[in-house]
Amino acid sequence: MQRDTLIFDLIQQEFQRQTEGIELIASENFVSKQVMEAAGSVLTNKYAEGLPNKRYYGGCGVVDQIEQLAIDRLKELFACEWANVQPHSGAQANAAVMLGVLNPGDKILGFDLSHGGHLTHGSLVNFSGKLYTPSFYGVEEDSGLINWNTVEEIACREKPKLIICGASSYSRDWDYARLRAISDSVGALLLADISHPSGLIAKGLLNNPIPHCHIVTSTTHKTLRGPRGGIIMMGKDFANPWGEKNAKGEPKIMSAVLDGAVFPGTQGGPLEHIIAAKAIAFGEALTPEFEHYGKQVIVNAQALATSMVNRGYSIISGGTNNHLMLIDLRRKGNEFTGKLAENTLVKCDITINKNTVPFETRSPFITSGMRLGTAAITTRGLKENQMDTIADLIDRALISHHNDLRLSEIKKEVHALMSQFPLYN
Ligand code: DSN
Repeated sequence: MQRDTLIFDLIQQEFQRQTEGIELIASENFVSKQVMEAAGSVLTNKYAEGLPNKRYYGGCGVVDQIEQLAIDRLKELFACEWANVQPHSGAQANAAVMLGVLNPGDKILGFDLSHGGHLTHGSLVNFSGKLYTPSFYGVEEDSGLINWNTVEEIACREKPKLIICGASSYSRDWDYARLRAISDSVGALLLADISHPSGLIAKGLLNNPIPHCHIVTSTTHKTLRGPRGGIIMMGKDFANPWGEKNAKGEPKIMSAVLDGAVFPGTQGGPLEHIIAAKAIAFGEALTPEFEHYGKQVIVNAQALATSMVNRGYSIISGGTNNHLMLIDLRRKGNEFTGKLAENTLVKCDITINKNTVPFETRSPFITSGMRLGTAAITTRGLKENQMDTIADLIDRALISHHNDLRLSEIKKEVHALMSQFPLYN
């Protein structure tokens, strides 16, 4: 068969883009070569519906061992009793949990998307807001922080069946113990979606939801630095208080409910090539080097935040405890929008994403914010010393947004900086 040069040339172009640019999208990272190798392996050819040693297809002896290793390593990494590594993404993981524990129309309470939450936590354009009945908590306008007393008031008023914590652009930590107390007081299940900070949580650098939340979901490709995918975990398995009963009239065990909600509930055959890549990434995350990496991600984020503040930028909540920050551009002047920032910076090969800010006044296509994260540049080897240079490049680019010549000069500076930090050498 003829090699598809059209596609491979485009892949080469993307490799060049990733190599030359500064990657600040908070949800992206660079996987190791061995993770990529597994993701591109012959395992993509195998059908394996079911779970290890309980499959609906023959020839699963090898993938059984791979998937079991992935499960065992993940359980060790988060010190949890149960895990499912099959969800194709974080959204799929959340869909499976909701299918497993809710009935259509049931009430859910999540962190408002426009304040930093996620589509799958009840947004009206997502299955979670269409199939269930959502209500939301947000941050306070003056502090940019979630007030746990307010969450409690809303939970007591709404009486949700499921409370969801976790975010895609909240730069502070979560009080999981308090959230569990709130959930218990209203008889709700508590789900933590730790997609963004999971790599930092795994190494004890942020509060750990596993002892407090009934169920924990995550993606595997952000701070966890694995292939694109999802996972579901439970610190301790338990009997599902509301779900279907077994033949003896006893509540079903939650692990069985969730396994069934992933397959056959919301997915078909698992992606065993991606599960192998997850297993490798979990193995990498178990090493002491990964703890150094996680610490440096936070040090870099805090240094970048300080450098941005020193240049007159305003960060929601005033700073960061994790890998990301949300910058409110409204304070910089009316001409600055998230869209302008994203489009200007991409001309210099600095990749960020526009983001709504809490109490947003512009449309989601324009926005007033930009989200910056340090997970990817830390993998490239950048340290806190380089964060002021990056803030300076961002600031100069935004100030010169109308001057393409100046932007092309800044792009050369970006390439020169990143050439010192090779990707996949
Ligand atoms: N799109 C992801 C993010 O950028 O945070 C969330 O799904």
